[in-house]
Amino acid sequence: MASTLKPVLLCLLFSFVLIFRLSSSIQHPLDHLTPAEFNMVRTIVKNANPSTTTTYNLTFQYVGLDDPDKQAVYLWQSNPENIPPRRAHVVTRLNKQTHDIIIDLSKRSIVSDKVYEGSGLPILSLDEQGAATELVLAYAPFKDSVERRGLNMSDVVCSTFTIGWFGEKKSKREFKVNCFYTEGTANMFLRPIDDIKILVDLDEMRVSQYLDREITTIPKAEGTEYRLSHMKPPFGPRMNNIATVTAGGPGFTLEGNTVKWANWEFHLAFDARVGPIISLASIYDLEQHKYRRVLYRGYVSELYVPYQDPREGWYQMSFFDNGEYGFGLTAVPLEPLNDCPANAVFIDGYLANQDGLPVKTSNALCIFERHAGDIMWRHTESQLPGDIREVRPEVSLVVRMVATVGNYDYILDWELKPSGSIKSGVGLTGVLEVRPVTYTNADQIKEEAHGTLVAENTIGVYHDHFINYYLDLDIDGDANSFVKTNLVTKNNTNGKTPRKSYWTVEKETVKTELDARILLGTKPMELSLENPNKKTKVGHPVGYRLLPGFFTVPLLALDDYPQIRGAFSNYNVWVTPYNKSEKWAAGDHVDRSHGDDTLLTWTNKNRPIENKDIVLWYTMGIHHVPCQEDFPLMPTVSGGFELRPTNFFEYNPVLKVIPPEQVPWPNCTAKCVGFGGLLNLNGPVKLN
Ligand SMILES: *[C@@H]1O[C@H](CO)[C@@H](O)[C@H](O)[C@H]1NC(C)=O
Ligand SMILES: *[C@@H]1O[C@H](CO)[C@@H](O)[C@H](O)[C@H]1NC(C)=O
Ligand SMILES: *[C@@H]1O[C@H](CO)[C@@H](O)[C@H](O)[C@H]1NC(C)=O
Ligand SMILES: *[C@@H]1O[C@H](CO)[C@@H](O)[C@H](O)[C@H]1NC(C)=O
Ligand SMILES: *[C@@H]1O[C@H](CO)[C@@H](O)[C@H](O)[C@H]1NC(C)=O
Ligand SMILES: [Cu+2]
Repeated sequence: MASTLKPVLLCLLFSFVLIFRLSSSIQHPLDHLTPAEFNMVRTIVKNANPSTTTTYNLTFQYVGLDDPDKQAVYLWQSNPENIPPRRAHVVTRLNKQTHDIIIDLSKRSIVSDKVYEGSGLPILSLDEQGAATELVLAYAPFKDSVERRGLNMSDVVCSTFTIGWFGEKKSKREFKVNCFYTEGTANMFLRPIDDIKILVDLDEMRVSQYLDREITTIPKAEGTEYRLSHMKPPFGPRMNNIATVTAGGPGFTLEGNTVKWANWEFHLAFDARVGPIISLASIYDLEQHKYRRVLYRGYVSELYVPYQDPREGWYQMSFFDNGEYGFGLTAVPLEPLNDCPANAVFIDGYLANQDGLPVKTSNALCIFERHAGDIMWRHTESQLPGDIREVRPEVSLVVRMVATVGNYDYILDWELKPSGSIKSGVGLTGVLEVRPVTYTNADQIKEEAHGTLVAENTIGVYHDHFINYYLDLDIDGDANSFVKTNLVTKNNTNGKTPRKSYWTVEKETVKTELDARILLGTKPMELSLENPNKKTKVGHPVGYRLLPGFFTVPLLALDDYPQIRGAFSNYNVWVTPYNKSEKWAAGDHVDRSHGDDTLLTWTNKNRPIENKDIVLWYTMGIHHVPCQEDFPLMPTVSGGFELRPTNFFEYNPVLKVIPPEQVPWPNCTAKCVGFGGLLNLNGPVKLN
């Protein structure tokens, strides 16, 4: 009897634990999907599409949270019993068609399954990219080409390149596979076998075009290595390490995916397409004794990289790293102590593979307090007796992810400051995309080379990086207005002083979408989102200002094919009325899209945006003229922007910040280099 009871009990216990875990881990309506939910989605979609009804295999291209309605999330915030329906958005490929499927995870059912009829194609799965490169490596004509060049097949590595749209009516689901020669180096991207054109049809998984053009050069391996263990002297300089340990442990808490730190509270999620998502960021106001809403949702909505060599073999090179490759899909495990400091906490990310199964990316995100050695504010008053001096060191909280999309590495940071600022930055590093040439010296180049000779036989091709941020600010509520504060020069006409001129501000509340499209740098202006319904005691509408980092204008003809698709880079700033369906600046399905579903086409509707729930879209850009220092691997170049409270608080919100206590640290000798590691004997701190 006892022996039969036991397993039952165990089983009951087990299922109880399972249910408990499932419900306890789904605490927040904006949480990314759990592994159990990915599995559930897979089962539901597969059951609805038995293999007998398909001529092509069912593939999962994207699985993520279908955003709940904003009002439902706010309602839940005010009363957690109002749980919004939890839904998943699934994009599949089936019988050569793209499906957008919405699944109700609580009811375990399909809400809708629509065949997408638009021009674009879904995000590429890692599996199909892997399958395509394997296909090419086993393709007999390719092996012949490799042999004809006297190359060793075991040193050939291939990678996938999307091919865009150039006016054709309908685009097949195809991409290019470019191959590289790794003999003598780990820097494959600097050794392209540039003269073979290979297209792979992804629906049929076969080589659809193969063209072996005349044989050109492959740049040499010498000097391309970046692994320390494989480089030759001279080395240096040697860098010192620093122990970064927070006295008393991490200064923040993570409850589920909600982060609380200093005066901030926000939700953090990880998405296959956009990577980190910051939601419901609110800041505590000492005077009002409450948290005040700032950012409902913020993430990188798209990243567009057009290359500037219009010749055969290269003209198609324009990439949309989110919509085609996925920032989350290409996120790499962060390396403790190097990618993030010793005081960082790491969070794993989960994604669906092509078969719909959950796959873990360890350490996909890290969170850490940044003690950068900067000053938050200070003042010395030497006029007064008593040596008055007050200084507050800057401490901020950083959320980081790194995506390695092929040759490029993007370091994404969200930084929150106690002053109320939200800074977002992106660092670019990795390897250039290069075109082999016969030139060994810049003096030999008489034609248009479309790039810089960065090493012998190696042209680093000109290109841009345009990064669009989705910033759904809800300043103290969701009805906000977009305000331009123009700074204008005036003549002094008072006739009483010799001053000839001064500047003043002319405020303008923007009424509609078209007037909110702004190319920065043309006129001095401050841009802010204000809540016209909430005023400070002295009467200003509460607001947040956008402090742009470097900004870049598009240089391609606006009717050029890549630019039509990347039209979100036509302006630096856009404002739209909140629409749950407008999430990604280059559209829902971006691969080979015709640019008919972008921020440009939406805003052409010229919808009213005054005193409404609005979204700010900011496009940051970098024109990249490669230089020799970018070879063989680029030192990080960084850009970013800041959202800064402007008449949001009654006075300096960090005036009464309590500076860190002086701590008697252990006597640091050279051993302190590993101090962070010594403290965490079981490896890096890991939550989640
Ligand atoms: C479908 O999947 C099966 C089993 O994995 C595989 O053998 C077949 O080649 C696939 N078909 C296509 C069209 O990809
Ligand atoms: C090709 O590379 C493999 C593995 O490195 C090596 O064993 C082989 O000898 C090479 N063949 C030629 C022809 O260089
Ligand atoms: C300001 O003064 C300058 C001459 O100093 C004149 O050229 C200009 O027209 C004046 N502007 C206005 C708006 O009066
Ligand atoms: C919301 O966005 C979708 C996609 O762009 C669009 O079809 C729909 O008309 C938009 N709704 C409103 C009210 O603008
Ligand atoms: C701290 O370091 C100094 C210099 O290395 C050494 O003289 C001293 O004894 C150390 N103190 C302790 C408590 O280890
Ligand atoms: Cu670049």
